[in-house]
Amino acid sequence: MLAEAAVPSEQAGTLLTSMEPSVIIGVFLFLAVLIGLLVWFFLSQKNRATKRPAEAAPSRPEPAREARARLRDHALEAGLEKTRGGFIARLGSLLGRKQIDAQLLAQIEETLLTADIGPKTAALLFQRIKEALPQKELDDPETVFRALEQESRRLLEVPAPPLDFTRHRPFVVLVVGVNGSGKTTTIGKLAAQQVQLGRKVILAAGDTFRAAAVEQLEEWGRRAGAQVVKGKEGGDPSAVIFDAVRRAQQEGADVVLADTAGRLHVKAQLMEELQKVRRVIRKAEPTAPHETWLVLDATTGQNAIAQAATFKEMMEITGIILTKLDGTAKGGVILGICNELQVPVRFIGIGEKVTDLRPFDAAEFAQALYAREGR
Ligand SMILES: Nc1nc2c(ncn2[C@@H]2O[C@H](COP(=O)(O)OP(=O)(O)O)[C@@H](O)[C@H]2O)c(=O)[nH]1
Ligand SMILES: [Mg+2]
Repeated sequence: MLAEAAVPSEQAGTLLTSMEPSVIIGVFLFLAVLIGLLVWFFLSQKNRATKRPAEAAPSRPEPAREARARLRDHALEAGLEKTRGGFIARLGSLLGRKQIDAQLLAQIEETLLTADIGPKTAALLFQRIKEALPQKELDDPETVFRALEQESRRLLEVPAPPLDFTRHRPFVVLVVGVNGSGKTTTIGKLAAQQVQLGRKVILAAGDTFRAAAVEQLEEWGRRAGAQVVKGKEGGDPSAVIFDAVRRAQQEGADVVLADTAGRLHVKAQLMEELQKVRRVIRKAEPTAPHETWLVLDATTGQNAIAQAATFKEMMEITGIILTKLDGTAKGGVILGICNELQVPVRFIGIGEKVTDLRPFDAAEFAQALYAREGR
């Protein structure tokens, strides 16, 4: 057929008229389908080549995420053991009964209200459970327990762009929080993790009030393999952090992690100082700080929610790091923080080792929080 189509046009004309109309239509249809397929193949190849990974990403993660969520994270479960032993265990034993009735529902409500998740979040969680469950399913305690897990997960899923330390070079992170919340330790762990990823890290010793604070950061710097920029004791924290950002620019460092002081008894001064730090950093790098993370100590329970509200009022906080979850039954506070502040939790601390600082994942966290023995 194709060979026939290649004969000179005059002959082709007579050839066409001598052909059956159905054969001609068949040939045209065949050619049309062939051309269509070629165009489709060409366009799909072009699309694949030009689509940036960031655009292609949203369609991919779901299955991987589900698969990961199905694997039990034993380290995380161990880290949350105390919190699970608190209000979650009480809910579990209430829901261990065969039948759910109005009295039991009232006990669930009370348990949520007395947990360290804050009254607003407790009321919301209880409301959602009641709404989510058709009456007949209230007969099944396991369904209610799983619904609590699902609703907790939803509360923890604060929308936020994925964290990307390579978004800018140097990527400047300002770490704030009250004394003892775990800032310096968290910076040390983060530095070690970033160095392990092959990045050059500079630490800024912005807590200039105590010589011990600088020494602690220097020790972490030595262990992690990160440079530490420090100033004089009692000096201006802004100047130290400014120098660290400049050094990072000159030396092509990838990440700057800036420590700060957190004296709680002079709240107004502290906030003023931190705002100055942010202004001065901008003089060295107009787009910095790229992240401002508030470190909160989970053992302080609902106090952490109040602290977060104060900081958020005074400055832009782009992420929360909740530490010491391993040492407290008050870890439910994370639900209150996410719900009331709508700031994403970026990392959680579940111990003192470098690997105990973990990226936060709402699904994994909810699963570990509501894990039950033998399931
Ligand atoms: N168990 C436990 N202890 C932690 C965690 N994070 C920090 N710490 C401890 O909390 C204490 C105060 O930490 P530090 O980093 O000095 O707090 P900063 O004053 O905010 O810099 C130290 O003894 C840390 O070892 C954690 O996730 N789990
Ligand atoms: Mg410190």
